[in-house]
Amino acid sequence: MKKLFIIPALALAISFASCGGNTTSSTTDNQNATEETVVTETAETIPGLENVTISNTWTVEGNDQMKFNTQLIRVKAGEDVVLTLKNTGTMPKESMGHNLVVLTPGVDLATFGGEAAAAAANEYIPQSSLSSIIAHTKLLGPGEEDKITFKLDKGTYDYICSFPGHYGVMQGKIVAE
Ligand SMILES: [Cu+2]
Repeated sequence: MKKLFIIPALALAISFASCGGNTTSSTTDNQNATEETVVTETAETIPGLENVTISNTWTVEGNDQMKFNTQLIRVKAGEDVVLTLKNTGTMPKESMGHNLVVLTPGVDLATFGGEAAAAAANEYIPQSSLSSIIAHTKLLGPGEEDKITFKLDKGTYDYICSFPGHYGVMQGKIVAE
C-alpha cells in the first residue's frame, strides 16, 4: 500500500523538475528529492554499487517474508549472465510463490505489476507485455529453484517478483557495465 503514495510523490517531484530553474525556497526539498531520484538511474552513482563485486553468476533467494536477499547485482555487459533464483520459504506456491523477472529499461513497475497480477493463468508473466521482459524464471514454490541465462547491454535494469503484491518490495537492480 505504501507505494500508492510513493508513485504520486515521484510524479510530483518530476513535475517540479520540469518547472526549470526559477523556483522558490519552498520547492527546495522537492528539487533535492528529484536529484536523488535521477542519480539512482546512473550506474556509477547507485548507492552501495562500489561494494558489489562484478560477477556474471548470481544466486538470489526469495523467502516467506516476501524479500529478495540480493537487491543489487553487477555484471559485465555483453556476456552471459547466469542467474539462479531459489525459493527458500515453506509457504505454498499459491500464496507465496516467487519468480524473478528482468525488465527492459524504462518499464513502469506499477503498470507492469498490474498486468502481471492479471496473468494468473500464465504464472504472472503477462503475454501482453513480453516486450518488457528480458528474461524470467519460472514461478517457484517452496524449496524450488530455477536458473536462467541472458545477456545485457550496458545499462541499469530493474528486476522484480511478479507474483501479485510482491513487486513493491521484491525488486532490485542489475547494473551491466
Ligand atoms: Cu514473490
